[in-house]
Amino acid sequence: MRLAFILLVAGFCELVCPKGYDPFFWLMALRNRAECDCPPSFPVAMYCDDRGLREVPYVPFRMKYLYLQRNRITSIQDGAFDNATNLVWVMLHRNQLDSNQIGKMAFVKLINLDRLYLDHNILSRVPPNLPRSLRELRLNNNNISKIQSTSFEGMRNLTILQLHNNALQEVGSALKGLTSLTVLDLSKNQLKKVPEGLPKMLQQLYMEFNSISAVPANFCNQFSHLQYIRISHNELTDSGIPPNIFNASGLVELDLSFNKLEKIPPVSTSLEHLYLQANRIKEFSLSSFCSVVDVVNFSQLKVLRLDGNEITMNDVPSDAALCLRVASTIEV
Ligand SMILES: *[C@@H]1O[C@H](CO)[C@@H](O)[C@H](O)[C@H]1NC(C)=O
Ligand SMILES: *[C@@H]1O[C@H](CO)[C@@H](O)[C@H](O)[C@H]1NC(C)=O
Ligand SMILES: *[C@@H]1O[C@H](CO)[C@@H](O)[C@H](O)[C@H]1NC(C)=O
Ligand SMILES: *[C@@H]1O[C@H](CO)[C@@H](O)[C@H](O)[C@H]1NC(C)=O
Ligand SMILES: CC(=O)N[C@H]1CO[C@H](CO)[C@@H](O)[C@@H]1O
Repeated sequence: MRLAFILLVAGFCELVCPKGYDPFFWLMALRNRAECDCPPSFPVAMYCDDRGLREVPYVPFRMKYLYLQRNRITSIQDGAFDNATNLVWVMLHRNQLDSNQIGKMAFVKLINLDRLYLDHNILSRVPPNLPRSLRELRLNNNNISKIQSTSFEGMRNLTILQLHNNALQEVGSALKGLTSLTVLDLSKNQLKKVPEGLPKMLQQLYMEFNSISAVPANFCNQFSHLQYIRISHNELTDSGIPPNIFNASGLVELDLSFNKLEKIPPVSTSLEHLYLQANRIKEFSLSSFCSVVDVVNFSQLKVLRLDGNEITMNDVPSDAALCLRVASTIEV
């Protein structure tokens, strides 16, 4: 009788004190869910997400898609995937993976792996010996402070690399060999400058929310495919921006908002979106957009944001309309 009473109180507490407890714990236990669902209609997929797992379950040879996100997995032993060499996707995001508990050879047999999601864990480094076959790798929202020069060695098919929200101060030359990389997200780290030696095929480069004060000379000329650059919420000043650095044809979007710029840097006529809000810009220099204005020479700019600076609409010269003739939004 007393025991029943204690259990009742305990159960009640589960409901009224949800912090730290899972109020649906009893419901889950009642349902007695299996460790993983392997639907007969889709026999190459294994759904083990959100089940409170603490370890990687056994993965049969036939599996191609493995969903292990939202569990409490802290470690991956060497050999955990040794019989699962057909895996194409492995989703391990939102676990508690700890770099010190990942075997050096844990992923090495996954020679067909295409996507690996390791974001929202507590990794302090990039796991070693990741498969070279990867096309998309998510490592964002971890605690990675350094990248070994060999971390991404030979990943010639990697096209998307997410490293945002980590503790990176630099990336060294680790990314240089990623000859297919088109999207690189380094936002929300502790970078002090734009890294040198970034891969040449980049199309989208995100570096917002760092402490970047300088961009290397010739930066954009190294990347003939770069279309989107975001360096908002950094420490950029005019002296950190070499002349004509953003006058690179092909550029479509440039976000330099929330920095300390006093001038509008010269930009390419191909640019369509320029974000400069919340800087310290004191003059509207039309020559930053058009060095020549005539029937054929004008800016392709559609959106220009200059609000939150030290200029007003009166500072915009009347002939701006000729140069910025396709602009639909100019905010001052
Ligand atoms: C792989 O499969 C073989 C038999 O097919 C089995 O003996 C071995 O234990 C399996 N390895 C792992 C890591 O589960
Ligand atoms: C990269 O992709 C190509 C084409 O799908 C493939 O033949 C090649 O083996 C891949 N490279 C690696 C390192 O897996
Ligand atoms: C991140 O790593 C640093 C050491 O590099 C450590 O002091 C800190 O506690 C870690 N933070 C988390 C949330 O694990
Ligand atoms: C951008 O560079 C081209 C030459 O590549 C030059 O003709 C043009 O004047 C430059 N634009 C600005 C705004 O300085
Ligand atoms: C600065 C600039 O883009 N000038 C161009 C203006 O248009 C003429 C005619 O197409 C080009 O020859 C110039 O290069």
